[in-house]
Amino acid sequence: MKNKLVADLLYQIADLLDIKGEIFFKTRAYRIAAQNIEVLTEDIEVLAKENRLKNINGVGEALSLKIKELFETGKIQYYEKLKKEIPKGALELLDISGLGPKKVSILFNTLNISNIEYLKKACIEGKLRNLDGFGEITERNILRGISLKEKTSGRILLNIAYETGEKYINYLNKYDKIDKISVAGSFRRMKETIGDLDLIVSSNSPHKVMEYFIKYPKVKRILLMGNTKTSVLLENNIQVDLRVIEDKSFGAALQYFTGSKEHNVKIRGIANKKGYKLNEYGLYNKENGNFVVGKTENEIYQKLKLRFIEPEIRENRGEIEAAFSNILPKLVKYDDIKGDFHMHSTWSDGNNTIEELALFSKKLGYKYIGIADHSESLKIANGLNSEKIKKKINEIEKINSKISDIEVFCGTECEIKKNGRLDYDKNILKKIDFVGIAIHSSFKTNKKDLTDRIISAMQNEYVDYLAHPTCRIIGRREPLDIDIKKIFEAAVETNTYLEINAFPDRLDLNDLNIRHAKDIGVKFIIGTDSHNINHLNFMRYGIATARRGWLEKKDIINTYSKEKIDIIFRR
Ligand code: DGT
Ligand code: CA
Ligand code: CA
Repeated sequence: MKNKLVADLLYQIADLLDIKGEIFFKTRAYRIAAQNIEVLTEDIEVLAKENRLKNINGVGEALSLKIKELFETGKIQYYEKLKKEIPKGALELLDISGLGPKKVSILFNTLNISNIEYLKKACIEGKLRNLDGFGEITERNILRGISLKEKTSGRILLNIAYETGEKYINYLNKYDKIDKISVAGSFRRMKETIGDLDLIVSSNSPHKVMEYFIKYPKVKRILLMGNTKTSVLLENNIQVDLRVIEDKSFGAALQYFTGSKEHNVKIRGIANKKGYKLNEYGLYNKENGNFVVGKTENEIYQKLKLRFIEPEIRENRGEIEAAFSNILPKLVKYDDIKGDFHMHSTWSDGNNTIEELALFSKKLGYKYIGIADHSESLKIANGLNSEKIKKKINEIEKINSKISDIEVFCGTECEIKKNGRLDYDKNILKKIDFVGIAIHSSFKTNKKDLTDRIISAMQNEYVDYLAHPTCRIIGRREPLDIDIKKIFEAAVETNTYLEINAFPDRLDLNDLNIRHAKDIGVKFIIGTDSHNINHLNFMRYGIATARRGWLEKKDIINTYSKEKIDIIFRR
């Protein structure tokens, strides 16, 4: 299906139009169409052939012609022309926190700023402050945004790495000269951002495997081709390193290249003390150089008198000591999750109906889901007033009687107001099954006020969980300046679950915070914050983050049975 490709193209047209300075409604039309194409269950190419493009919400005559043109000629002239008008670097400006499309357009059209480097220079020289709608504060904010982006630049979000890696592995799996295949590096450890992708393969024909590896259609450049390692750059600018190794060394290579470096340094030290030498080919006897083990990671850890350590926690944060004393946590598993309580429907700013969300969730094997649409004051996200809440409750009742084997709960992602009160009053809160709370605006107060604001909201008796507690967005927004320990303590006191938001640019709480919170006694809930059915698959990144935070099944309430959830939520 080319749905994703078409959607991406329309998003790019919208971005380009933004920079050109087109009116909001025009660019929004492209984005709405793109969103609806992303969530189509039918193949868009089939729709094009059967002249049914206009059945897609948001696709009118003009757009349907463009999509047809794409399938017939492989190109959209309009898009090609826009790309010529607007340099690539200008598009990157849209990624900088503190810069909306309107400002980017002004910068490009008045000062001809067409990349981040020029922008930085212009800010430092104070050239922006005299532009309409800009000031010294804007310059400072932009510089902060640039430095935030620089910190993560060159690194990609986990979901992009995951999707890219998955496709590459599917391709490699088709080759019969490959015996075993595994991901390694930060990708296998499921870190929130990934520098490059590492793959390990066992084979008796390394050279042939390398040849097959570089023939992958998405390879843009070959960076290096050696006897054991080959590196390529893909069209999406992600670097992939492949190591091919003999089967007897597969586990040793996997252990070595999974890292982290800090974990490995310590493991090698232990090997050394026990009279071994450990490298990427195996565990060897130090005296006579004889090969001891290497085929599996487990054998290596066993020889070192350690329990097997899951990749997600190999960061030298106490896991080696815990493995030695046999007190490693029994990490939550990727299939332990029974439902998702953070998804938005068409009632607020989601792209799918509650019924579509329920049916898709059922396919994922979930036993229950919770619809957490935005509350009234979040107007930009189409937050629900009390009238709509009542209607939504009715709709959910109908869906529950219609669809079997999955239970839909009616909830909210309720705004925490500036004074720490909730956006809905008691009469509404008691009618719905669960209440998630969150902040989406007015962040910029002092640390104490912000902390107090969140805690006083947590004290509301109807509140069940705090969504994306620190509000960070990777590469775009720093975590809120709050007293996180106090929040953890309040969570325990008020019996409020803290969310691990699984949306790939949030992953909030992060691994380290999760571990601190767990030590204090916090319980968690993993939510995807889905705005369409495709986002429901983000759950795996939330689970990965929970595992990196050493969580067990019992720490996470959406691993519980439906009966238990009923008791927790249906008051
Ligand atoms: P990344 O790619 O920056 O997200 O992080 P990693 O952990 O994937 O690092 P990468 O790709 O440079 O190397 C993969 C693994 O190989 C790394 O986790 C540990 C191992 N490794 C790489 N270089 C060294 C080294 O100089 N010493 C040791 N002990 N291990 C290394
Ligand atoms: Ca890597
Ligand atoms: Ca690498």
